[in-house]
Amino acid sequence: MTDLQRVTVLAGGVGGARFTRGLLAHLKDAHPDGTGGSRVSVTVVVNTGDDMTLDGLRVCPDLDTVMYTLGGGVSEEQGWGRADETRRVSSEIAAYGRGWDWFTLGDLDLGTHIVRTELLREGATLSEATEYLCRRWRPGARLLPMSDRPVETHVRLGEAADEHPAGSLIHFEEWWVRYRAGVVATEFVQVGLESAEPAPGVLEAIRDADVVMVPPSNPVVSVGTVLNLPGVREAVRHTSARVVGVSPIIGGAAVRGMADACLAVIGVETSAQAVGLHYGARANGGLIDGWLLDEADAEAVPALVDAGLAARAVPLWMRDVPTTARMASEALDLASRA
Ligand code: FO1
Repeated sequence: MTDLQRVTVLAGGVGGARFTRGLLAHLKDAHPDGTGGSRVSVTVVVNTGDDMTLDGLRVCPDLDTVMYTLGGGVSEEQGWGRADETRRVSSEIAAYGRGWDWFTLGDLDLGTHIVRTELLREGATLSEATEYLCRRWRPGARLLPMSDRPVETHVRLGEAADEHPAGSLIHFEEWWVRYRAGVVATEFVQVGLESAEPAPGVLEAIRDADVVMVPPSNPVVSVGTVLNLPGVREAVRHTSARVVGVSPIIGGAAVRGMADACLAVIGVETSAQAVGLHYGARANGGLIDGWLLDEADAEAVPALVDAGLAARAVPLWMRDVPTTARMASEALDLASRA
């Protein structure tokens, strides 16, 4: 696609951040602007459903994961949080019996939460606070929170867990981190969704893009959360952009995290084919035009094509940036043919 100018990515945390890093690397190479950058502008619409207020601070896990990953400060082995992190302050907070002892806010990471919280208290929107933080990290893409209003994902427990009775709602991060998604969940509830709206620029970023990408983020609690915001699903369905997705499932297993546990909650099988069909072909009222899956799942291509999707099987393991850049290139090529 030679006349590519604008790409919009609907992302969650680690998978979306790593994919976008590869996309930016590919665009610099394929569409250079002559000064070491790319002439293609990239907007990342980021899930804020994992956000929480903890120790009096507003914590935005997915926005920070994308910002640190694209800005070069992320802990590579964790995929989230800062490199060279220490935990002196969180140990002190725990010594006072405060905080979540199963959720560590590192010392460097706390710097981000303190500045963000101060900006919000001064009246900045989350979009403005994010833009301010990105002046330091220079991610090479525009980061937009999906909404400037809090829309936290909470999990309805299907069984009791510690102090939580069956049927109660707990924050997604408690289910995800404290319980490793190992406690039966019956539904995800987006608290505040009914009074939320997409952040400024989100709908335009989807409508005005040449390509909209759905990276290998969690299709339920990350991408799904973004899509559930009023107007977003419609914007994706009707954009003149080509819409391509990348499977977060390879060979029947979630590449990262516990996406299979989330898919089970909404009754979707953990397979590249099932997730592709879950998003659905725009030709048949769905959300995507193309679906990239791993070579291990190549046998699913005919069924996906029959469902109206342009499907292609390529290596999807994001081993390193060059490998991910090739994946992004394949996704863009699929978009140009979808
Ligand atoms: N994940 C963990 O497994 N354990 C943690 O203690 C933890 C702390 C944490 C702090 C800040 C932050 O931005 C992310 C953090 N995460 C932690 C990762 C987090 O669960 C994920 O980034 C997403 O929210 C889920 O994909």
